[in-house]
Amino acid sequence: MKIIHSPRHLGHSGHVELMNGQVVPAFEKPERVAMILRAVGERQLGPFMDPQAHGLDPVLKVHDADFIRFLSTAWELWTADGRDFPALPSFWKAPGMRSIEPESIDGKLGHFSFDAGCCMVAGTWDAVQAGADIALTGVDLISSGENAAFALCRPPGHHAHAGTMGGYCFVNNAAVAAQSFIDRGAARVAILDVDYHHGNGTQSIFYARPDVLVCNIHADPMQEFPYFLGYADEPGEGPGEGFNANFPLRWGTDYEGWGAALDAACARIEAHAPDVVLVSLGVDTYKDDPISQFKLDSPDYLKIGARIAKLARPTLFVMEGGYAVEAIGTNVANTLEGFEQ
Ligand code: Q9C
Ligand code: ZN
Repeated sequence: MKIIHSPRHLGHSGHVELMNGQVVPAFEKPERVAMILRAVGERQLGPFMDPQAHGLDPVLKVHDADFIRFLSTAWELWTADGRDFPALPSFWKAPGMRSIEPESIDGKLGHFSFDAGCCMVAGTWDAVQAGADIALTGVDLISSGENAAFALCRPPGHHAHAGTMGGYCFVNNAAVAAQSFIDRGAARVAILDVDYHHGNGTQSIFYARPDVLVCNIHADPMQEFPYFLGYADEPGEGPGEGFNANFPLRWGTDYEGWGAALDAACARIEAHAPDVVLVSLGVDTYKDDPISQFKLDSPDYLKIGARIAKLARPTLFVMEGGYAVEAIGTNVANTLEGFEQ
């Protein structure tokens, strides 16, 4: 399958995050893409291709205009204040406070985020734009008849809401791609999110819609980030009721439990009869992931790919999380190889 990537992700580097209350180098780092490119290249799963520029209109179909304007100007505002180090949000509104976009960049950073997981540097916005273009180029390929494609987006996207960044995610690449499929005439899309963390942003964006089914397999939010969404009793609302399905699993889950959830999610997707399947591909379910608590092993990703192939629909893989850099390439390549066999 064609693999879309861009070196522009490299601009999003040298940033930090909070881990156990301490400022540490970000786990979501450029080496992730290098390792994936190496593994898929060695196994000749390509060919590789560059993204095509699609502009911001398709991004604005799922994201608020004031949020995108904030993302595009945040670094300029931060450095205009005389700061030459990464920008990290650390102020948020409590229920009962007002939802106002302050003039202050510190206030804006809090207004447009839900955690300190989205640190911004000089090249962040360019990397984020390239990521959206990568996902949209994947939509181009599937729309022109390819059976599958891999959009190697970085940074990831599935935690980003319409107007809020968080969890390493700025623009929701999978949601932008799903909306683009609908705008190009797809009647029904299914998003299968297999990242270790619940895709709160994707769920939120499509929660009231019956055309985009969202299925999430993830760590129980009682135990794990994002904590405040992703429970089993979130079926969708209004016309979208019945078109969101969550499969929360406890810490320590191995492929036996995880694969059963995948079968259940796939059954739900088959009932939806989607024109296209979009896979939010996180491999932070891996046993040695540094921030995660599932127990999947590398050969398990071959089975995941094979099960997704059994859906027998055009499939766009969009990269999300996975932080064990020594294994991320093998695990992504195994997923794609399992799909193609
Ligand atoms: N500082 C994705 O996998 N924080 N995002 C964990 C460590 C949030 C993960 C605590 C993890 C977000 C796309
Ligand atoms: Zn994740």
